[in-house]
Amino acid sequence: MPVRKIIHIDMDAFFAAVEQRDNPALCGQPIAVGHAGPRGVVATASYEARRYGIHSAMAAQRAKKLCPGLIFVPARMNVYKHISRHIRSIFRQYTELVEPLSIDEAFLDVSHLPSATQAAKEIKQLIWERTCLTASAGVSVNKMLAKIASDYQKPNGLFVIAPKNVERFVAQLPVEKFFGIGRVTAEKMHRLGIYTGADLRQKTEEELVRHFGKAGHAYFGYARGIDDRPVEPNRKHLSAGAETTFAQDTNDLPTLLAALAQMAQKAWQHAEKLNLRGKTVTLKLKFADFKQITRSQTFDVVLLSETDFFTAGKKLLEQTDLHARKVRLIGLTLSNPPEPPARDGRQLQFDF
Ligand code: TTP
Ligand code: MG
Repeated sequence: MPVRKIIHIDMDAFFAAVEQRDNPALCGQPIAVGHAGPRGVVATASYEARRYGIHSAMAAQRAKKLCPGLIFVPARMNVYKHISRHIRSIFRQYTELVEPLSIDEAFLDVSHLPSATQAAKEIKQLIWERTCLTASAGVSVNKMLAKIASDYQKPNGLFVIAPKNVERFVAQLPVEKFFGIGRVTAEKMHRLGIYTGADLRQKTEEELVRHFGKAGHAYFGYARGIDDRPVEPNRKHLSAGAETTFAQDTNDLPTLLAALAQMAQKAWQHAEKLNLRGKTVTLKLKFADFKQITRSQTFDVVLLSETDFFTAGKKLLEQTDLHARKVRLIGLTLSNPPEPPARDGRQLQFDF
């Protein structure tokens, strides 16, 4: 497999940062998002509160004991969800291969870009400009390392584990920092004398499987910085399309075809930029009465050129009865990438 470029992005103290952003009186204060009542739980705490040892999932009563001045703020899930959608739309400006892990974090496969580090910088900057919130980013060759990297310099961090540094980085890493090795497993490893990646690497695959079952195979890979899991996006977003509304409704075929050609070009360029391939072409038409139809065709193999893409759209248009009605809007979309998502033979650069 060629070297991949994976980014992991994670917002800093997400719910708490949003509350501090929207209420200046909370800035610089130890705050917890959640209910203060006897059964209340901390969803997250500001970095000021974390200094007292307060963390997510802690009972509110215990948190108050640790920090009597702690300010509790009720959660506003609709606000957080809105921001979450916004940052995902930023990610999708860079790649269609976005795998959200939770409300505030995601993996991005940007193997097609010249520099993943540059992309991560830009994404952090865009998030800041558009939301006034900070995120931490990790850049590396796989999900495990990208996730570890984003955590490495939190908050507002950017940490890169380039291919040439993977071995050295993994060797010194305490096992509890590996993504996928929880507290219980880490303790078991400690009992076996395994404290770092270098220790883990001393063990044979058989030994690891004997002690940890199936997960042993993954740990054997982790010790070598190997993690082949693909970034698995929400497939409904895997498309590139373009549409346009006519200044005047029309059913003149040459006019429609000229617009369709333009939309094919725009959508194709967008798909290329995202390294997206697709087997399905969808034509969308909205008529003067605002009624809308879509017509699509799925091929056995991915569309190979803009010309093929346009030709498929043209056929769909010609099969549509336009005599009685005029068109207000026309659009063309490419979707349905092959499994696994396209990673073509383009030369991958080693620039991170
Ligand atoms: P996290 O990314 O785990 O935490 P965080 O963003 O608050 O802080 P960090 O800087 O360490 O990334 O979780 C994101 C949000 O999800 C968090 O702000 C609140 C919510 N959450 C809960 O409601 N309960 C939980 O147990 C956790 C872990 C998170
Ligand atoms: Mg976070």
